[in-house]
Amino acid sequence: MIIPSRYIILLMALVCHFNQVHAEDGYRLWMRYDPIKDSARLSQCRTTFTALLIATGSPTEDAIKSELVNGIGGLIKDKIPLVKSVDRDGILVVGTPKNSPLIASLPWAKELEDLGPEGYSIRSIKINGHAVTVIASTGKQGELYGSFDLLRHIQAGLPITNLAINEQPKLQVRVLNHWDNLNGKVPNEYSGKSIWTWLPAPLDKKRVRDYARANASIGINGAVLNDVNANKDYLNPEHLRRVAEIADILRPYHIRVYLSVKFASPIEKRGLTTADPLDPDVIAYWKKKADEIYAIIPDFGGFLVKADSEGMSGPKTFGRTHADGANMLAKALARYGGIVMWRVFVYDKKGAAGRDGDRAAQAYDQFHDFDGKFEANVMLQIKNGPIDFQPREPFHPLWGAMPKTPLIGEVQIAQEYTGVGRTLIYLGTMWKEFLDSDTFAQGPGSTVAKVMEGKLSPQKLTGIAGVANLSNVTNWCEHPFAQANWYAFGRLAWNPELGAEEIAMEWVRMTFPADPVTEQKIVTLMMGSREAFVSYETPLGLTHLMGTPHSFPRPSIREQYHRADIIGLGFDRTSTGSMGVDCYQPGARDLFANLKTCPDNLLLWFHHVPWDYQMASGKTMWDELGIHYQSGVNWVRQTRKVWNGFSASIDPEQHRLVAELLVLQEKDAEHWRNVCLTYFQTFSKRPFPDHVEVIPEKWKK
Ligand code: GCW
Repeated sequence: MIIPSRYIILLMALVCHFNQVHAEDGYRLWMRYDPIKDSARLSQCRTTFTALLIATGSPTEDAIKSELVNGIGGLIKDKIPLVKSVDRDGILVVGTPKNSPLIASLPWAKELEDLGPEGYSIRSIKINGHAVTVIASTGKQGELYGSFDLLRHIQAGLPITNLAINEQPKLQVRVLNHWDNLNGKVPNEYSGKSIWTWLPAPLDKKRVRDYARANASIGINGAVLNDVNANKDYLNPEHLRRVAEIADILRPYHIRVYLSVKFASPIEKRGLTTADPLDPDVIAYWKKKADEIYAIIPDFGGFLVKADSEGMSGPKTFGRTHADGANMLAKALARYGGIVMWRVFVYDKKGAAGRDGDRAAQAYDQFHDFDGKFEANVMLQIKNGPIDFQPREPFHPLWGAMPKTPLIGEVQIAQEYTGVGRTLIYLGTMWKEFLDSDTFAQGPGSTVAKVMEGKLSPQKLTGIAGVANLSNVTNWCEHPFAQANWYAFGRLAWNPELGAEEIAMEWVRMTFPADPVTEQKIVTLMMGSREAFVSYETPLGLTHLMGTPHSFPRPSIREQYHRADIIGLGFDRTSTGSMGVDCYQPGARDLFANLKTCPDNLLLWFHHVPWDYQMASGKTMWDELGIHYQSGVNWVRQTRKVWNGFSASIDPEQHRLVAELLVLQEKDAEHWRNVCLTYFQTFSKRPFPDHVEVIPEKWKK
């Protein structure tokens, strides 16, 4: 019998329909737990994990149990029974010496002690003659992190036998900073709303729990719930109750909540005439507020403060110092074990006298003399770079300059300046560049990571904060690849010494599982993405060329940053200019100050360079500038082609979405190239080099 072709097509469509796992919508992030495709690996997992032995009863242990049962069960496509004793091979034993007699009987007590309650050990050993895997810690936190680590090993194709893993975090405070607002808005062009759904709407408990799972899976242990441009109303009793409700959901996942507070709250809320940190009524106001908060959230983390910055008042408004302000709040919280994260992000139009309005030197000028002047529970929160989360900045000069003060890093996971939800950019490489930067604080090799970890001068508190990039849209982060930045932030917060590439590979294998060749190609693309972005936005050390919104170019209103004139381009921060370079330790200062040793990618940050200056490549600065802009555009074009080649290898829905976003990214890249080069040409008056395809665009003054 001959079947007409239209029936064949219909039949194929039906078969595809029923065979297809429903399209991936991105909600599950890197915790998909879909069945392992490779049959050898699947059967290895099935024999390695046959049952689970875990103490239950506490909320954290219940959470661990359900994660392991769902996770391993999903991956091996089988049920994982719970058992009470080691009676077969393949049992996964999870616990602490306190809640598991089995773990207490193992000879690792000292090692576990040394790893601390967040640390853990995962080992493949024999118990009663049976081959088992043990996840042990002295704390429930460690049990939790160890369990997620094991799930990562299974998902990312890492070894699962002969394990002898000892892990502990290198930084203590690992927090997301949500810049969310009471009206639900998440700033910086995000289309979704805050996942905290402030009153009167009910909390989306499932989403908040999934948020907690995601964070716990990468070791994040804190969340500042609201925008640093803080609204005083967060401190109202009804909102504090909502904060407590959120804290209750996050607690089993070992995540503490923090709030950004408005320094002027005593005036606005209490009708006091001042917020002077030395005023007794102001001191009493904050103490009482702390009492009120800790009464309902006993493990509240503390306050994040933006003071004397961008219109927010602070101690200086009342004639006091940053130390006076931070210490007053710190004393109110110390009684409960809370901390203050005090931001150093301060600047004004003029800056210090003689600094030529150099914004990059202002935080240093205002803070470095206060080293050692803060209470023990104050951390100074310092952005990676001295201006403002730009696509490339040198490291902030306060890194390495305040050895007697606990410092907490701040990076922006949200893509405010890195192409918002339209751009494929992996920020792992950017943060590694920052963490690996040499401050020379104690000679060569004094990296930012070492300063942050308290390795150069020991600190009681260490940490890093990431401005969160998530909202209540289905896939959390809009761009599928933006999830990688949330993931990478957590992994680097746990261990700043991990490599950007290994993190990217873990994430790809968990998120876009494909064949090894495709996975490697995706990683390669991620690894090049940030440099390409810098090339088409702010190459050679240019910075802050955007308008509003921040993802579009407007160099014509940014003369104070690029300093273009008929002679050349770039901000002179050397002895002939603002001397901003002197904020760095001698080793770094000398490197940056010398035109010959300053890295090309920071040249125009530190120097005003003539258009015809000959670069190491032999080309003029003007030509290099054009070539960079064009190469950024070319990268996006090439990436579109490469991505289109993956259509058969990864989930169709995710593939389509990324492909569509890359079309927009190409337009953005062309727009930046066109606007910036057309604008700079009015100063350089030189032709564009060959192969640079500028289509002149008008700019607004
Ligand atoms: O980059 C700027 C942002 C502001 C932000 C500020 C800061 C929350 O445009 O939106 O304010 O930085 O970090 O305080």
